[in-house]
Amino acid sequence: MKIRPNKVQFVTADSAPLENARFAVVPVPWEKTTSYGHGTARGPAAVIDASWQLEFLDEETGRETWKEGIFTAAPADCSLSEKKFFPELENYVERLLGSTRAVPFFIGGEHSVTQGLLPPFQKRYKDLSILHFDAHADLRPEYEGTPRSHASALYPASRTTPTVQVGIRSVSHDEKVYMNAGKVKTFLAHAHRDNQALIRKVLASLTGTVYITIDVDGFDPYVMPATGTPQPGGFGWYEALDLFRAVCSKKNVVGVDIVEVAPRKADTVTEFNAAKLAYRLMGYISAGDRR
Ligand SMILES: [Mn+2]
Repeated sequence: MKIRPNKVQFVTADSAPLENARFAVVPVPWEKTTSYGHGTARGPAAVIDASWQLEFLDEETGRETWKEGIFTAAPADCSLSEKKFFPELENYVERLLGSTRAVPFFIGGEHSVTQGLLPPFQKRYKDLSILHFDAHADLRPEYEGTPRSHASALYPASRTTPTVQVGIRSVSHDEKVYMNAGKVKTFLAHAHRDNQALIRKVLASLTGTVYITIDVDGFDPYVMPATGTPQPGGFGWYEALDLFRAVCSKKNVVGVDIVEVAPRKADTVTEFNAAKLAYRLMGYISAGDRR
């Protein structure tokens, strides 16, 4: 997989060269194991298209973050077999991290892609922890015959890297043993309804360097309706932003993925909100920049 510019840029027509970019948007339209609703392969292109409807000025942070330079990469090659795809994706991310100081924003695709995205970050940052925002625990060692399932997204990384789960409200009997055990800290949604208290606990559980993986089903379905396996009772928009703002201001956020957008004909709410979320997080990261 080569790192090449995409035909369509995220937010702006002015593509920054990768070397000078502050952020790198990388589409990863991988979809092999979705088990209920389908369509995550069309997620990244829909999010990038929707980003053109955003104002350049982010009204909350007051920043025009695009001016700091956004590079948008051509989609990762998702025509490969599962066996080839994950090592190739890891290799791609390793080269990306080696060639730019830009913070990558990977856009999925199904959540299994996170398995290919994380290892280079784990190698590079010794004090890394993971903020896992999701309705599902995603801790199954394997699901429906493959360890590369969306339902296993966080299992491998969470064996060795502190993993803090929020929004969780769907757990299988099998994965329950991995929650709040070893490196995993799980905040079940129903038990952590006081958002300010939750944010304090999450900040205390994360290390100084953080990778954020966002399954859009961590939000309540009214915020992100078009996703494969929705669950009631998730984060509201402002509750989630309060959490992400706190993490981006107190921690060094080195990478983000936003996965499981599955566009549907009925509306464009989810892809637009995911684009707005990505641009807002860029604003938070650059506002909190201490480098
Ligand atoms: Mn999920």
